[in-house]
Amino acid sequence: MRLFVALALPAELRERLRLLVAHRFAGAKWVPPENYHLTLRFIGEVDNGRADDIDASLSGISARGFDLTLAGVGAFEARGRANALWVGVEKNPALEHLRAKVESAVVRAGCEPERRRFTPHVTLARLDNPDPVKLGEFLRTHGLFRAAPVPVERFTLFSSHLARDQAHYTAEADYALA
Ligand code: 3AM
Repeated sequence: MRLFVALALPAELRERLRLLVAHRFAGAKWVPPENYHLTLRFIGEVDNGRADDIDASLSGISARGFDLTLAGVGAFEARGRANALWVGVEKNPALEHLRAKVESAVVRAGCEPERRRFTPHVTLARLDNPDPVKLGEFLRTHGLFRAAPVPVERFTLFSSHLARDQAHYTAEADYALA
């Protein structure tokens, strides 16, 4: 199975993000609101034995709950091309702390360490050659976006399946924060 660890977002916050992207532009594959999430760790393909080890390791995490505030928008670029549009996260040491604990837990379960630095975000769209003017407008218009803080009380191990051309995510296990 193909796994990742993420924060699921409450319905009100997903609705808020859906409204944020009400004016869509071409050259973007918009993530359906039910799929919005904040990835803590992409794991990838693992067999069932490894998945059980990851689950056991994540179950051992003890960390505090916290408030999460989504704010700002941006685009990731690779080789000079914007490839993802996202909403950012206000600086949050508790989130960083949880991310670090998740990272050690999955490494303890036998996964390769993540080499890239953590840039917390919620992906709104995958970009494929969008009109740079439209993208620039979107980023300028929503630069000051800030959602109401939401309490984070758990994190989730998701599996991901590709159904037609859209990812389908299933919550395999939830882990409570203190
Ligand atoms: O949270 P976002 O949407 O930014 O792009 C995938 C998604 O990121 C990413 O994992 C998240 C949950 O699917 N992802 C998919 N394949 C990946 C890979 N090979 C990957 N991240 C890193 N390496």
